Amino acid sequence: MKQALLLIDLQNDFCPGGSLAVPDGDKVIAVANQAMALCRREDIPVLASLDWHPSNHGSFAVNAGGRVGETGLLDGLPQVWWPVHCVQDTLGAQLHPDLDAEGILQRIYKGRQANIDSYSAFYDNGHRARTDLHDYLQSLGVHSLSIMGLATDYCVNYTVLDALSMGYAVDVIVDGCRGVDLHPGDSAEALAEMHRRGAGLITLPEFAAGF
Ligand code: VGL
Ligand code: ZN
Repeated sequence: MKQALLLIDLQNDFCPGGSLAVPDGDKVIAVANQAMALCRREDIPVLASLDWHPSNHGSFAVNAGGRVGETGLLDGLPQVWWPVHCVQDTLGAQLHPDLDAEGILQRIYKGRQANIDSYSAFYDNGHRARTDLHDYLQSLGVHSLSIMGLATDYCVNYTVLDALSMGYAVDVIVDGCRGVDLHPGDSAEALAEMHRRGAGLITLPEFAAGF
């Protein structure tokens, strides 16, 4: 079964020093680079999603009049209010400078619509619109995905669950993920849910051993 590697939101704002820093978020960059090196050797395509918000995005606490970390409603959907992050064409939205970005075949942008968030790289949070990701994977003949990145309990989780429900075989490279953990245990629970729904939970050495 043809496979691809999908890197989720390896952007400055999710790394230490960024506006929505995930603890140890930068530690996954080396994991991504190693996974990409293996993929290059085996001619496996690498895709990367980017959170890519307009500055008036409705998930930003300042725009919603909400408090960071609290939940409200955005266009009828439950929404966590976030600090301003990953604003299009800003430094915070760029891929981490240590990431071997040349290894990325295709970038998938999400979260561009101000009135809805998009944790998943496939769909917005209301499943109202799709990104280009599924069509692109289909054009490559890919049915199996290895997924890693930031953040475990949001964009990785939603992407993995969508991929599974769309029929992809999915492995999560767990040491290539870090979570926000707004509530302690969120990331562990997200991984357990991904596993229950059919995702394999693997480490980078296990990913390497699969070649
Ligand atoms: C993410 C919160 C808000 C993520 C994106 O990449 O997990 N989390 N926007
Ligand atoms: Zn976002």
